[in-house]
Amino acid sequence: MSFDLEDEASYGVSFPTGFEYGPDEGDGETAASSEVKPRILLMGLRRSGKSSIQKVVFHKVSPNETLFLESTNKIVKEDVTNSSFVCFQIWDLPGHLDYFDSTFDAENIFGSYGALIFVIDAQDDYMDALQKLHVTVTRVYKINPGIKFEVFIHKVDGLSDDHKIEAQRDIHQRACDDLIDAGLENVHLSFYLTSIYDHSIFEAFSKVVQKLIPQLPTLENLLNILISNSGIEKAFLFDVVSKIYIATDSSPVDMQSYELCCDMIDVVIDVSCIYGEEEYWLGIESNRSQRNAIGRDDSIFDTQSSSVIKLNNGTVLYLREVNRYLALVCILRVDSFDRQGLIDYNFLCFQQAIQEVFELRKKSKLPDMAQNNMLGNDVQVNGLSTEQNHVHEDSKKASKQASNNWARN
Ligand SMILES: Nc1nc2c(ncn2[C@@H]2O[C@H](COP(=O)(O)OP(=O)(O)OP(=O)(O)O)[C@@H](O)[C@H]2O)c(=O)[nH]1
Ligand SMILES: [Mg+2]
Repeated sequence: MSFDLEDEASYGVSFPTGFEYGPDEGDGETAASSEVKPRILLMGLRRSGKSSIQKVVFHKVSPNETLFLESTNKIVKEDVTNSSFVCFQIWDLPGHLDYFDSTFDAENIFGSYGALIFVIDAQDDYMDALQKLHVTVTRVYKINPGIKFEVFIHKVDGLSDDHKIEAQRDIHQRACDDLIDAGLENVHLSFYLTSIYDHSIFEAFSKVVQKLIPQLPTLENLLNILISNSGIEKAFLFDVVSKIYIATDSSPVDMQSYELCCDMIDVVIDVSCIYGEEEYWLGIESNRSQRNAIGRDDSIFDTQSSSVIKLNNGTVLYLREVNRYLALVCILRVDSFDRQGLIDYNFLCFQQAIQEVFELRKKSKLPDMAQNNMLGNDVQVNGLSTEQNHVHEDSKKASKQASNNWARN
């Protein structure tokens, strides 16, 4: 494998200095702090792995370090706010508390627009977890029918492939049967096999986050136009800090491609740390608040920066920064990369279209949307709420305008 670094000087400045989420940024690019952010609730029995998931995905803690995590004893809330697209709160709800008890305000905890991730330890006997899942889903659905229920069948690293499939089938069947028995056949649960020891947790989180991005169809559409006009086989739009992808083109995602792209982001970040500017390096090492402060300076981000990795099987990985937090990572054949000029031109069109969708998002009214969902009286069309559809329609127009300029392959 050969590794080309293009525009090496710009590497040090191509990613946020602190690879960590901070409080609201307060700059024009992020959603306003007054905006009600979608909420992702992590729930499940004690020791099922909730805090570990949060630490590994959003704090770059290595999986082995989670062995020493202490049990959480109160609700831990965290803001994940970087770009306008990736903007939500994560609440880690420890497993030993009863949130439907009168000491908690369940309406407040579960009433918000967002998703509930229920984590089940697949290495343990999961009957108690299924029981708790059932109670949770039935109670929460009554409070907030708009919430998305996601079930992580977790710690599957300890299971053989056959065992994984069997666990998923069994859990899926039992959970859905219980809901049907309770007359809740309309409630939809999504299931994922996850582990913090591989990329599966990032993939699952990507899919959960994508459901909370109303502009997803527009982003996918833009990626489709980009790849079909540029001879690219697969493209992911990544949130660099967490390595979750917020959108990809409509061709199926194969886990290996996703892993390769994640690894590329890691390589670029590592190279940036070693060869980047001193200020940047210091930013990584210094305390977290300082890191975030340094990362806010617009001038240190260079939209020209990019990275190319040529694999010995004739495949090229091409990374371009879209804005300070989002990167496009493409997989293409080496012959298609001969027309790099065309790819770069189309990338600029793509970048401009994303910018326009960003602008629209800033003008959109998420609080109203959250409110509607909370009351459970919103009209859903194609899985999007009416407000979301407005955002989607407006952003479709923006993307169409921008995509008229694209060059053809
Ligand atoms: N093998 C394996 N172990 C995991 C995985 N995820 C978490 N663990 C381990 O599970 C244990 C419990 O993890 P925690 O994240 O503290 O569990 P929790 O759900 O937050 O527990 P409470 O805070 O008590 O509710 C830790 O020792 C983790 O290392 C995984 O994907 N695979
Ligand atoms: Mg915990």
